[in-house]
Amino acid sequence: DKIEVLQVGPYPQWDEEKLNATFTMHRYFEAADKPAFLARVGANIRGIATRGELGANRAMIEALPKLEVISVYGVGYDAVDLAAARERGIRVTNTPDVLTKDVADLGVAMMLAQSRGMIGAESWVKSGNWASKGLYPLKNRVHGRRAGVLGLGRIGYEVAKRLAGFDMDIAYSSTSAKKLAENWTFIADPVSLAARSDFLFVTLAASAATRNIVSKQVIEALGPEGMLINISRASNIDEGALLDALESGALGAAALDVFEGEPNLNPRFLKLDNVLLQPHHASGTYETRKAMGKLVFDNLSAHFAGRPLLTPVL
Ligand code: 8YV
Repeated sequence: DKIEVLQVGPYPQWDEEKLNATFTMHRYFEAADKPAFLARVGANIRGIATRGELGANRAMIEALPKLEVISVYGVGYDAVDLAAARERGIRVTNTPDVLTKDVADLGVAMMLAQSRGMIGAESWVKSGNWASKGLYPLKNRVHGRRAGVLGLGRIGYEVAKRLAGFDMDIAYSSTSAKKLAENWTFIADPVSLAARSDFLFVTLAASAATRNIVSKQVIEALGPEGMLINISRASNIDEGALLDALESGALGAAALDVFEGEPNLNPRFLKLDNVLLQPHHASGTYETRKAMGKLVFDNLSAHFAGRPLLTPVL
C-alpha cells in the first residue's frame, strides 16, 4: 500500500504526477469542508506536502495522529507551526538555495520597473498616448543611489550583489556584520538603515521575532522619496502603516510580491498608483519550481526510506 500524504496546495503537473505515482495524495485544497475532510482522511496520513505560504497549522497537525514529516515547497516555513511539530517529533523540510537567485532577480526587477515607471510606460504605448500626448513623464534614476538590504541572508546577499552592479551605495542589516560584505555598510538598526536608503529591500526570514519589523517608524524614515521592496513575507511589514504612508505620500513607493491574506489583498492596495504589485511569484520560474518540486518529493522519499533528509528544518 502507498504511503498517504496530505497535499495542502496545488503543484505543477510534473510534480503531481510523480507524487501521485509514489504516494496516495489527499487534495486538501480541493475540499469544501476542510475539518470534515481531515476527520475523514486524517487517520492514516504520514506526510504533509505543503507550500511556503500555506504551511501547516496546529489544528492540521493535531488532526493527523500518524504524521511524521512536513515537506514545504518554499524556503520560508513561517506558516508551519514548528512548536506543534516539535512536540510530536515531526520532521520539517524546506527548499533553500534553489530559489535564491530567482527571488533576488525579481526584487531587483521590481525596483527597476517601479523606479522607471515601466508598467505605466507600457500602457502609454499601448493606449496610444505616446502618439497623442507625447513624451512619457520623467522618472527617477536607480544606479548610484543608496540601497538598504534588511536581512543579509542568502537572498539578501544575492540582492546586494546585483545592486553592486548598478554602482549602488549598499548598506545592510543582519544579526552581525558579515565578512563577505566588506564593501557594504553594516547598520543593525532598521530605522537607521531606512533613513540612509532610497530603496529598502526586505529579505528577512519571517518569524514571530521579525513581525512588523518594518514599522511605521521604518517606513517614515524611508520617506517620501523612498521605495520599499518586499520579497519576503507580508508579516515583516506593518501593512496598515504601509498603506497609510503610501496613501499620504509619507512613503514614496512600494514594490510588493507578498501580502497579508494573499491572494485576497487589502483593497486599499488596488487604488494606489505608487505601487507595483506582484502575485507572490519571485520563485516562479520553470527551473526553480522544478528544483523545488524535486526537493519536496526527495525529502518525503528520503524520510519514508529511512535516509537522511536533504534539507531539514527540524
Ligand atoms: C512560495 C515562498 O513557497 O519560498 C518561499 O518561501 O514563499 C515561495 O517560493 C511559492 O510560491 C510556492 O508556494
